[in-house]
Formats: sequence, C-alpha cells, structure tokens
Amino acid sequence: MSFRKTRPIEGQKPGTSGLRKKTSVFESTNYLENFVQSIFDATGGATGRTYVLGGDGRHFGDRAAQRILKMAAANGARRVIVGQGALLSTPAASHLIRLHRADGGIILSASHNPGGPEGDFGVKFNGANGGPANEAVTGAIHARTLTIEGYHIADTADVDLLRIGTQQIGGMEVSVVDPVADYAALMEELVDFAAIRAHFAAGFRMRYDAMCAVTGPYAREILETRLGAAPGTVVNATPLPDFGGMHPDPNPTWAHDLMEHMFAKGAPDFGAASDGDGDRHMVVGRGIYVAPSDAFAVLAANARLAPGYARGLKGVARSMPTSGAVDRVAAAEGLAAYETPTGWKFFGNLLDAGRATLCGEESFGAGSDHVREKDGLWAVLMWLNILAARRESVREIMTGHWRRFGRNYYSRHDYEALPVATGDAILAGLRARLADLPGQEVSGLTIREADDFAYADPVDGSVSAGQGLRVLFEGGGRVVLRLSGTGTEGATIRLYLERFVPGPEGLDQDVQGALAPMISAAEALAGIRRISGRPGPDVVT
Ligand code: VG1
Ligand code: CO
Repeated sequence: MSFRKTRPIEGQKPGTSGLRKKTSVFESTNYLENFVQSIFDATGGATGRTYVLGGDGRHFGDRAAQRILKMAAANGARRVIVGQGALLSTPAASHLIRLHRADGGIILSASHNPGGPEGDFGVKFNGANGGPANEAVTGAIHARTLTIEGYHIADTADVDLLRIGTQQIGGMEVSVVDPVADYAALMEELVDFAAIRAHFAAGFRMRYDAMCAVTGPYAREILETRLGAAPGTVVNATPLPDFGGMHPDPNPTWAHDLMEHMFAKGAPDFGAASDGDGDRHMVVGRGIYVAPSDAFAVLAANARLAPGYARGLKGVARSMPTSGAVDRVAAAEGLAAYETPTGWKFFGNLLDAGRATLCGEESFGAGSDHVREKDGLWAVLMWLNILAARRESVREIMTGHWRRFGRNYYSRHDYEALPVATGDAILAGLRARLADLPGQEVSGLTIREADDFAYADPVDGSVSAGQGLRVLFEGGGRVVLRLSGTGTEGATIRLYLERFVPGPEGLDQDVQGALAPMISAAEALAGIRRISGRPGPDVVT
C-alpha cells in the first residue's frame, strides 16, 4: 500500500450525472485517482465498506476499474462487487448496491456521450440507496477535490476481471459477478415474462439496437434467451470500447438506423434502443415514433398490466422540462404527481419515501422504485408487457391514449457547444425579463406565468434553485430554457417546447408544425438564434 502525493486538479465539479470529461483528461496523471480519493474522503472514508463497481465498457473503463479496486483496498474497504469485464449497466449497478446492501457504487460511464480516446469518460458515485449522490454529497466531493493532497493505492498486480468468483487485494475481497444474472431475475419479478414469451411465439417481431454499448448482453439474455425473441432481434449487441464509432444516444438522430428499419417496408412490430450505460431508452412502433414524455405517460396509464405494479402506483414524478402528459394520467387516476428538477437524483427521496412508484424524464429516461436509476431495458420490457396484454399495435395504443387524455405536443431543441459566454448571456437575458413577462403577448400567445424553477424537496425540505427558465402561456403551452449539465464542451442550451391539444380534433398533426407558435415565441423571448448566430438547433428530439 502506498500514499501518493498529488495536487488538486481544477474543473472537477460533478454535474447532473457525475463527473464527465474528455477521456484524455481522465487518462491524465492522477485525475481519476484524485476524484476517486475525493469520493472516499467526502463520504466518511472507505474503511470497512462494501462497494459495487462497473461501467459501460467504454475505452479506459477496464484500466480505471483496476485502479479503483487498488485504491479501495488501500483505503481499507472490505469488499468490492464488480461486474465481469468491469461491465455493469447503470440500473444493474443500482440493483446490485441494493441487493447486497452495499455502502455505495462507482459507475464508469459518460452515459450517452461518445466513447474512445477522443470521446468522453465519466465517473458517477451512487449512495447506499442505489441512486446518484445528492447535491450535498457531490458538493462535498467537489470541495475535497480542491484540497486533496494525495491518494492511497495498493501496489499489486491487476485482478482477473474475467474470472467470476472471489479474489483478494490485500485484506479486501473482490467479487467478480455475472453482470446480467441478478438484473434479469429482478425483471422476471416485475414483468409478465410468460405473456411476452407467448406474444413472441405468436409471431410478434422486434428490433433492439444496443448501439455497441452495455445493454447488448442484457438484451440478448432477456429478449432472445428468456423471452424467445428471434435470434438477431438484438443488434449491435457487443459492447465495444468506442461503441463502434456510434453515438449511443437513443434518439431519432443518433439511432437513425433503427428509425429507418421501423419506417421501412416489412418493419417489425416494435423497436427500441438504449444508451451507453443502459439507463435511457427509445421506443418506436411500426411507422410511429413515440416521444419520451408520451411513452412515460403510457407506462403510467398501463402499469397495472405488469405483475410488479398490479396493485397500482403510489404516485408519479417527472422532471420539470418533461411534458405534462403524465400529469393528465395522474389526474384521471387520482395519483400524486411531482415535478422535480432535471436529473435522476431528485427522484431518490420520493422513491425512498414511497411517494412515487414511476419516474420519468423527457430525455428518454423512465424508471420505477425497483432501482434508483432510470432503466432503459426495464421500460422496454414494460412496453412489451403492455403490447402483449393489450394485443394492440404501438400506433393503436398511442392514438387511444391521446383520445382519452389529449395530446401534449412536445419537442426539445438543443443548441450544442456554444461559447460559454454566449450560453450564459442568452439565459441571463431572459432571466432578467421574467418578472415583467406575465400578461404580455408574444407571437400571438399570452404569457400567464414566468419563473426560474426552484424545487423544494417535499421529503427533506432542501431547496434547489435556478433549475430552468419557464414561460407558461394561456391554454397550456410552455417554453423552457436551461443549460445542460452533462456536456463536456462549451455550453449547450436546451429549449423545451410544449403545447396541449385536448382533442378529439388535431391529434394527428406534425409535431414541429403544431409547435410553431411556441418556437417563434421562444426566439422572440430568448433570441437563441439571433444572439448565437446559429441557424437552428443541432439536435431536435
Ligand atoms: C441530460 C438530460 C437529463 C438526464 C441527464 C443524465 O442532462 O437532459 O434529463 O437526467 O442528461 O442522463 P443535461 O443536464 O445535459 O440536460 V444520463 O443517460 O447521462 O444518466
Ligand atoms: Co445514460
């Protein structure tokens, strides 16, 4: 065991989902080590503790895992449970933390950001409840990175991460486990595997694109082996260090190959894709894309069809920028509905306190109280359960949903990697005018309310301010603006647009067309294009 001296390294503030940086930054001397030591120091030390460790298989993940194991040992940890090959999807890691009552977990991923030597790397710390560390903890970790003087590491050979079973580093036990088995068993408890198996046997066809990221082995085992989907249902199923050059972000832009298959002649009944670390998902029907906010509302409306939720839901929670579609389901079913800031960590208290069963975000994330992370494959299995039980197509389910609840037309426009000063100026400009906006008319819409969203956690009373600028219009339309916390280059502005149409007329419009008034109102209010000089958004979802 040795103590190595270092100096604090700037720029380590963990954002929405842990710390993300260019891979080369993480590979630079002591960067990873300083952050990991700071995690241990800021959470009361590692002595006697048990951790879960794994990641999405991206470049540097295996070397990072070896170093973290040696550091945990030198810091006195009792045991680390690590996925074979250093692989664990984020939801599977969350499950293992809970299953083994571990003290926490370290997840090696930059989620949907591209990987490889030129791409991004990331480290997330999750607490004993299996969820992302809250703001108090990430703040303490950050503070520690600014004062750290060195780290502890064992001077030993690497462990064999391919060999399932127990090994030792000094006094610490390293348990290499199958990354899939416990997760798959949990899914069997929640979702009606028999019904889905029968549906596949009756000819139902699907395409699951794992985008060369972590969910490949999970989806193969669950969909093809356990549920009997045709071999080849799961494509891009082998996790690769650079994700095969793909950008493992499951949206129509980056999962365009899946979109093409689902809109082509002879398309399968159902399509899905997941992101790098397996917490996000996209669902697509034959010839119909399902927006994440709508997909979440459908899950809430149909959850009882799955055995794990047959007794109903305790409540639902969505992030503020997520559309109000799920609120309409909650109102109809008499469920509590919560609105939280962006980022899964804000759902943790509601889930722990038993106030919410399902949580969802517009950014292709949905999950339940089975873990404390969003869970892409779980959501896909819930959809399969619903499709098998209702014996309807995705299009029929969506049309029926909109007829019953009305339709929240919704889109997110991302302006990526703007100069930081430009991003700040755009937000500051709108923020300064918020108080004067109510009552004003812009692009033919009357503004009802405008604020900078602040969230008071109903469980612990903590307040998170500055979570996004909201402009609400008469009639239920909305424009929301916030800066991304997960980008690794410049400032990314996310513009969220929403308009409610109660139906029965107007449920079948083109989304961007339906949102045109909100799009021009947003430009009139914030001037993103005018100030940045960009002709339009880089990504539209
Ligand atoms: C984005 C999404 C947010 C999500 C976060 C982490 O954050 O908007 O909804 O929780 O990514 O997702 P931001 O700050 O860039 O908008 V993941 O798949 O990276 O765990
Ligand atoms: Co992710």
